[in-house]
Amino acid sequence: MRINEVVLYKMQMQMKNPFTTSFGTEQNREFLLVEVKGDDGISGWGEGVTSERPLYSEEFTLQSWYMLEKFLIPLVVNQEITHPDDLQELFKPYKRNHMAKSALEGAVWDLYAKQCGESLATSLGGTKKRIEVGISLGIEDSYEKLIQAIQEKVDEGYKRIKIKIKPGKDIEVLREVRKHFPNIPLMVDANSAYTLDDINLLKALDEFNLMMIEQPLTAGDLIDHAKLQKQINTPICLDESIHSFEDARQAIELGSCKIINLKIGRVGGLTASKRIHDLCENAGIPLWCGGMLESGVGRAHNIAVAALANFTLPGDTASSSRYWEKDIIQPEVVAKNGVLTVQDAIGIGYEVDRNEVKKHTVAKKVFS
Ligand code: OSB
Ligand code: MG
Repeated sequence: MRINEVVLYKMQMQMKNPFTTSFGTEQNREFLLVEVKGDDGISGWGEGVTSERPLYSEEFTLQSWYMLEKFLIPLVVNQEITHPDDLQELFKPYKRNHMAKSALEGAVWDLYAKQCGESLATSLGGTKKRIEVGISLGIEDSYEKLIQAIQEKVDEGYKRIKIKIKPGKDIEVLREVRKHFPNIPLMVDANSAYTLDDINLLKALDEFNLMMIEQPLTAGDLIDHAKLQKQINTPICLDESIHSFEDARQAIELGSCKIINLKIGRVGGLTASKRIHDLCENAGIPLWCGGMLESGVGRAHNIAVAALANFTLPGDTASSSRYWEKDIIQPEVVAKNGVLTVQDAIGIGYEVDRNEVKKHTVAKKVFS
C-alpha cells in the first residue's frame, strides 16, 4: 500500500464533566487525529491519546505533534508499505513516544483493513462479535455524587464499575460504596498513588472483594508490584507499568500482576497490542482494554482490539455519550446493557464526521 498524504489534526473537545484521578483533573481534551490517504482516495484514521500535560505519562500532545511532524510522518508519506506490522521496525530507531507512533500506525491499520475490504477487528485476528464493557468513574468530592454516579451506571447495565482512589479517598470511600452496592463487580484504580509504605492500607483493601486493584504503585515499577502481589489477595492489574511486550513479559515472569489493562497508545500501537495479547493468552493472564478519554476514533480502535479472544474482562470503552455531547463518528458508540457490538463495516467500522472534526480542529497540517 502507498500513503499519498498524511493530515495531522490538533483537536480540542470539551468533556461534559470533569474527570478526576490521583494525578489531576481533565475536562478540556487536547489530542491529535491522524488521517492517512491511500492511492484509491480511501482514508484511514488514528487517534493520539495524549493530553495537553504529561500527567499520566511523559508524553503530551505538542510533543506528539512534533514527533509525528519531524520524525514519523516522513517515514511513511509517499512510501510503499507492505503491511502495517512493518511500521514497528520502521519507527524503532526513535525511542519510546508510543502514543505518537500509535496514532500514525493506527491510521495505517485502518487504511489497510479498508483496502482489504474487512473490519479492523478481523484484520487484527479478532473473533468476538460482542464485547462487554464497564465504566471508569472519577474521584468525586462527596459520597452522594459518587453513589449517584455508580447507581446511574449500574442501572445502564455496565458490567463492572471502576472507581478512582488516592490516599485519603480510599478505604472510607469503599466502605460507603460497598454499603450501597454490596455485590456489584467493583474495582479500583490508584494511578500510581501509593508506595510499599502503604502496605497496611493496601492489605486492608482485600476486605472489599474487588475484582482487581489497578496500578497501585509507581508507574514503570515491576519489582515492588511483585512484592505487593505476594502480600495481598486482590489481583493487581498493571496499567502505567506496561509500555511494551518486554514489560509485559517481565511483569508476568516476576509475578507483578495477574491482569493487564492494555492501552493501544501506551504500548505503541496495534501490532504491539497483538503481540502482548498472544503472550498473555499463552501465560493465562487475562486482558481488558483501557481508555484514555478517547473521541470516537480512539474508541473504535479500542473496540477492534477488544475483539481478540483473550480480552476476557470488561474494558473501559463506554458509550460516546459518557464524555461527549456529540462524538466525531457516525454512528456513535452505544453500549446496550454493558455490551458493544463489533462493527462489520470495513476498517474502524464508523464514519468520521468531518463537520464535527472541523468544529474542534485548532491546528492542521498536510504532508504530501
Ligand atoms: O488510568 O485508566 C486510567 C483516563 C485517563 C487516563 C488514565 C486512565 C483513565 C481512565 C478513564 O480510567 C478511561 C476512559 O473512560 O477512557
Ligand atoms: Mg488506569
